Amino acid sequence: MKFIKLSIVLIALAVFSACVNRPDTDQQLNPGGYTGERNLQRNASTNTHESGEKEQHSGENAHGLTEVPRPQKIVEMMAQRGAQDEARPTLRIVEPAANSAVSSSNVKVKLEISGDLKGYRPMMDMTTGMGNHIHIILDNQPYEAYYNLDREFELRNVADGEHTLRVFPSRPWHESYKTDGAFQMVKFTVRNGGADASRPATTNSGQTMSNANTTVAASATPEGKEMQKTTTGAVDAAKPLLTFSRPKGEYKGADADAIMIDFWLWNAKLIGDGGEYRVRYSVDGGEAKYIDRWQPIWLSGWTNGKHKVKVELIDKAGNVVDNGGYNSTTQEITVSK
Ligand SMILES: [Cu+2]
Repeated sequence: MKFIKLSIVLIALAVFSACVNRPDTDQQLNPGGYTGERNLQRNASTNTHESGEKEQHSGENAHGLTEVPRPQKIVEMMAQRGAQDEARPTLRIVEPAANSAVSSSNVKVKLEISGDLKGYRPMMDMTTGMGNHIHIILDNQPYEAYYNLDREFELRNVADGEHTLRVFPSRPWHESYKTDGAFQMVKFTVRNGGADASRPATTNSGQTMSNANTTVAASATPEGKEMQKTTTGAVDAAKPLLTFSRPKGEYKGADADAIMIDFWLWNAKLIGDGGEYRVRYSVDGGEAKYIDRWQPIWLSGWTNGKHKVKVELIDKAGNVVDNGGYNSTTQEITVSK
């Protein structure tokens, strides 16, 4: 009798832990957007891995990554969202004003959204921890998510000097909207702001925005960013600019099965879309692959641990397009399956 009771307790425990073992916040979801038919449409020149079964299944290195269709989970989410997925949101950066000077290390960010929204509204669903949101990027750091535009969003401890702020709307699975007016960028300058040079810039909710200064430290933000050294400055809005958006942070469990690469292109059309540019990516310094149409891709075959994902904008001659160093960006992610 005692044994039966114990068994029941153990089974109940097992069931319970299986239920709670799910991603806690949105950022771990890496589903991805756009239309269903694109699922089957791979980028012609983004080779899927061809070296055969053995390597693909061994999972021994990051070079065994394979491009896969949009995960089913995302396809379903898209269907549930209805017309929202076809929205054409337009953002406006109200603050900081373009080319303004700020005499404080605290920089308020105020955004307005308009356009053909089709029900699109940034807002976190408290039950799922997910929702539409804006990606906000200070200089060339990993983005921070801004969910509720009615709430204050402030950058804190921003170092003196010129900075670039980039914003664009995103779906709950972090895929950006790529329509006209969605992407906005301003430059601003902090003068005598008195930032603590030994500490990173953060948001008003304490999330690390950049490592403004010296050491590279892993931050404990909800989206689990790894900071790289801040480079600020000479971005020219008149030149082609690639903005790295995804992947970012930590991918756990099933969310690490297929990880999305997503980016924003400004003044640059890819060859598959009738332009002259290509996007090149590599993982952990491995073989470079190309994306020739502006849409996200999903890669599967990730191994546990940290991975460096590099995404670059490439011109006809095969060189990285110069724009303040921002067109070649490497960010680190952590995979734990
Ligand atoms: Cu996001």
